[in-house]
Amino acid sequence: METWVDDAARLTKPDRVVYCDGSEAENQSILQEMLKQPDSFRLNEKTYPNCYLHRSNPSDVARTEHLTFISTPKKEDAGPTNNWMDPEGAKFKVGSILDGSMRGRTMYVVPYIMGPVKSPISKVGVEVTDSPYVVANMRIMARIGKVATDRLGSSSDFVPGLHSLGDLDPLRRYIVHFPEERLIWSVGSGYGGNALLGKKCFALRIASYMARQQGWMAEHMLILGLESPGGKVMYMAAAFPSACGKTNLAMMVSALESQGYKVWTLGDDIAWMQIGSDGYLHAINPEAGFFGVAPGTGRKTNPNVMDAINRNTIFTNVGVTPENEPWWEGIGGDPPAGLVTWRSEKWDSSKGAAAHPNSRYTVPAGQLPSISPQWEAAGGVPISAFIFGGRRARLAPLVYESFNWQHGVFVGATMASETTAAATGDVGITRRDPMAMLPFCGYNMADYFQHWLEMGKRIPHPPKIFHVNWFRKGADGKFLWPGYGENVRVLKWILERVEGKAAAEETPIGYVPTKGALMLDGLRILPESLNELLRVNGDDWEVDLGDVWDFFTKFGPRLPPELLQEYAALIRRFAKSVSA
Ligand code: OXD
Ligand code: MN
Repeated sequence: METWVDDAARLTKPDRVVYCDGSEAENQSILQEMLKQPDSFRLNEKTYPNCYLHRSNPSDVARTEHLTFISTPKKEDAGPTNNWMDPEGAKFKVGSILDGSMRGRTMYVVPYIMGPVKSPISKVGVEVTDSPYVVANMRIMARIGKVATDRLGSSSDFVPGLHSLGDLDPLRRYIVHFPEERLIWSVGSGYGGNALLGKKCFALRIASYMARQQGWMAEHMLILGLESPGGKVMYMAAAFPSACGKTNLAMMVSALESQGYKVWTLGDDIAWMQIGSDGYLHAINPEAGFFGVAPGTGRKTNPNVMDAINRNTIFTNVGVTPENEPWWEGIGGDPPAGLVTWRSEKWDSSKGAAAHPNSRYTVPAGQLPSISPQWEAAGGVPISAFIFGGRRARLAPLVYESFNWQHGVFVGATMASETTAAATGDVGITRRDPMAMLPFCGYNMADYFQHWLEMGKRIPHPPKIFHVNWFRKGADGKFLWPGYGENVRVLKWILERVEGKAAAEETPIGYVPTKGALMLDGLRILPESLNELLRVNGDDWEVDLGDVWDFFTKFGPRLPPELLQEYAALIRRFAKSVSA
């Protein structure tokens, strides 16, 4: 580690190098460093103890997928869904930006563990950064300092990540992954996913590459436990593209709590999974905190997180009230008088939103009221169901179950979401996002599909694979399903399917609940709405399959033949259902 750090310092030329031990005293001094910058403030110490507000550069507020690269010697190994740079060219180009980029600054060395300290599934990373804000966030999102150096010892088995703010000019911003060297270089951004290198860069892009080599899985999945009336808990992992309510689902307050169905949170973004000696796939959450989107988060949508983010939390790009409390759209209530925007201006209605749409909270996971007692279990938790989902206004029914693993991989590989205005400005454009890994797969996605297919053959008790869609709309353009805490009704059906109990009807796309199979008591839902929620419309699927075909052909002969077989089988089942 020291050899690599010395090399990084020789390149970036900081004034000082500080090795982080992860102690509270050190944290306080790093927060003081952060507060020396004009972009960081302490929030109300009475109502928000130990909470901070950070404002990032207005040109640096989100992950930048077009500046994110997979750097492999052969372009085909990055695949058609990744931006590619050849490693030598990348080292030269990005190296010249990193050269001297830390002059006048401190380089912090942050050794960290992704995953519970004692878990054999966990892995060590080392991030060097010139941003105290990044260190303070890494301290929440990972286990940093002495625990990591102790685990590492003198071994070189760690993922190095070099991060520098550079000059924050988007023209000199690159996030480059060298999967074969297990190395990350990021320059020109201080924003979460680009700068907290343990998260998307290591735990998904580099880890997905390692997982394929080593026979495990690194997935963009939340992990939750569904407790049923006897007290038994079944664990599920779910993948959704960004902006589909993944965090809210992971932290849901169940509408069926009084009937004994409770949801426990284990993770809201990433799952690392290995086959356990019991033959089940076991998952850990590699992260130690939640880096969640603030706008839209309130008592109604996510009461659990609201009870967690009033202490020891770092807020980024939210608004601030005259009481020096954080504020965002959807927190509840009207904008208070004297509100200040994320850009530090006095808010009025002409200014648009007070909080940036991608503003965030960084909160320790242990503070969440719904955190599972098992969330740091060294062996992980056994996963019984995988859930895929997206935002589909017309196509997909509320829930369906795939016929088997191979079909489930096809369901995941053909996942898609329709864009919302907030994300791109284009409403209703279908973006294919296989397993929600489109921006996060560190190698050729065709090989990733192959890896999924092979894992299915190796797992003695594989999870059953489901697909959900909370976003189906009626002819009036309104959502048919109430969502949020009511989603537990769908999770309950999934649990009962895994146990071989709940009723379902076979359709060409998979098993869909029969009308009586979903527990709907206490919910006002019209019979027509329920029909519409569960309907499988062959014409709509035909259109979608055209789009799937275009997507699949991008991969050429590298696409596993099993997926083409599934494609053909689906068409055959539709043809048969029409003639019947
Ligand atoms: C995230 C994302 O921030 O998926 O987790 O974009
Ligand atoms: Mn995510």
